[in-house]
Amino acid sequence: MNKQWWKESVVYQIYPRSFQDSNGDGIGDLQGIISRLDYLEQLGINVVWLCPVYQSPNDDNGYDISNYQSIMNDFGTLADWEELLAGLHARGIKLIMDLVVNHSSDEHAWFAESRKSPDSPYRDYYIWRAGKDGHEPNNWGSFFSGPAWEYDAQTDEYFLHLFSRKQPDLNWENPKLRREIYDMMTWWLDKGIDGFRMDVINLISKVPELPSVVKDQEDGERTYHFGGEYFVNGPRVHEYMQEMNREVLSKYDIMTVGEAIGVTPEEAALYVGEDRNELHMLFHFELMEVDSGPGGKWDVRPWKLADIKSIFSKWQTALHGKGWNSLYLNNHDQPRMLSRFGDDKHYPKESAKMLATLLHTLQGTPYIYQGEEIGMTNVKFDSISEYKDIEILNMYKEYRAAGHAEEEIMNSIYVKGRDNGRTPMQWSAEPQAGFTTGTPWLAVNPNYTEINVEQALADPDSIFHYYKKLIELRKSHDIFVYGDYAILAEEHEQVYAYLRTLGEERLLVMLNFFGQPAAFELPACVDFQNKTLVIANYGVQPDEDIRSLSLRPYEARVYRLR
Ligand code: TEU
Ligand code: CA
Repeated sequence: MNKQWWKESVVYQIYPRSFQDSNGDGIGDLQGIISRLDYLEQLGINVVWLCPVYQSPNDDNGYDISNYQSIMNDFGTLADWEELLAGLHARGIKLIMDLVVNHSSDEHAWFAESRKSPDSPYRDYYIWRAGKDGHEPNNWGSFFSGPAWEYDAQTDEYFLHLFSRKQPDLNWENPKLRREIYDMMTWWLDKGIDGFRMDVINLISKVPELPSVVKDQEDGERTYHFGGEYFVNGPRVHEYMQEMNREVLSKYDIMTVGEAIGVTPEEAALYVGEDRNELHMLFHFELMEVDSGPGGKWDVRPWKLADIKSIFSKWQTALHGKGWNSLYLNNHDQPRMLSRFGDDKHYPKESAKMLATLLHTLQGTPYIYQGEEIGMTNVKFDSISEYKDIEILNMYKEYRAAGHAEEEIMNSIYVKGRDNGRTPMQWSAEPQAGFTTGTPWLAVNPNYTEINVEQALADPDSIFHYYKKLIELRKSHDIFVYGDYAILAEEHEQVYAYLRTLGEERLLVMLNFFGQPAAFELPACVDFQNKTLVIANYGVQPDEDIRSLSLRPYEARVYRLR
């Protein structure tokens, strides 16, 4: 058991645009975050992951960076950022920054130079190709709809953009570009940050020939396809990660977590294996796909508990003793976990606490996304004009053009759209939820009058106080962090139960995932005679015989067994 501070930490993710506005322009900012540091300290988290705060034209809310070494005007200044870092450190909270280096903004100075001429010294910082027969160089589609290529008349070539056309992909084949990135990372690390969350880091290496996706039939019209086989875990990605580790990361006591689309546990072990010298953790996407059909993200289906169990079990087992898991059920790209995996109407408190229990009692580092700790939910805006996310807006246009019904599209957005997780943080029942005195950039969820921080702090039984307790438990009991994992009653259709074991000590976790009571028979192999209740989301009799139980709707119980 290799102990590390980042294994024992709980991370809190801040989406700055939506956290707290300090000057009434409707946009969250650094001074706003600074004004809420006591709140974060009270929750007890150890690390903040700050989504991008760099200069950006905001085509994708800061994930399109035009200058990596300066702060977005909307958010404040470098001096504000220094104040934030100092304020966090003064409270014993570490700071990890978002690193977005698969692509930059098309307004980055490198790209402005690059697009001028094929002879520009910056040409090879990006991926340029000539067209084929008057079309794009290949048939790859962008994550944000349409082709992954944009024609540039100035030099009569196309540039690659896996995301929006304002996010040209950087060319990692170019050692000069890699050196610039490493120097930039060093610059931030020398300012005292504690690590990086690396955006789509497993997409940085592309198969150099950039082949088209092979399709048996093309229906005449030009269609674009997911080219993942040519850039997910591409040919040189581990070489780059090891180089980055050697040149930069290994010189600091930091934590790193990579966002990795489409990785299996076996592939993940190549990034996070403790002998690999690459990264500490990854965000994988398997759980984020349990409610999608063959048509992809917008093809909405109900999830199955069996899938959730088998995905967690697979990752818990596969990385055990080799690497480390990150644990999350939502972030700024995903719907709210309470709306998605719980019941935000009938059992909001119970189901939010049940899901929190899951995340904090598995092996790995839990990530809390702002607002999760007070049970924020998905939002339903009446009209597409109220949505702001580029992914939503592009998909809407594409699906309308393809003849999909308005109602069907809006329903997909209600269930899966990224703006669900981006509505402003609900601080109080004041106008605009106390987020801003102006007009928020994205409307506040109307349920803020009931769901807000002020209410949560005042109610000792709130979701917030339950999170606080879970975080304290992880801090004070090694077994939460380091214990082995073994699933119990794997076939049970309603209950997810497992044992964690560390030396003589065991934790028994039982979670009812549904709004109906669940009969649960503890397997005979579990000796529970010497048990202590550690945490639960309902009142429990201390001397209750737990061999045979009826778990209440969304009930969660954790026992310590000796
Ligand atoms: O996310 C990558 C990513 O996988 C999502 O954009 C995902 O493709 C989308 O939600 C699928 O439906 C990262 C960032 O977290 C995201 O906010 C950025 O938009 C994206 O990269 C580009 O930088
Ligand atoms: Ca502001």
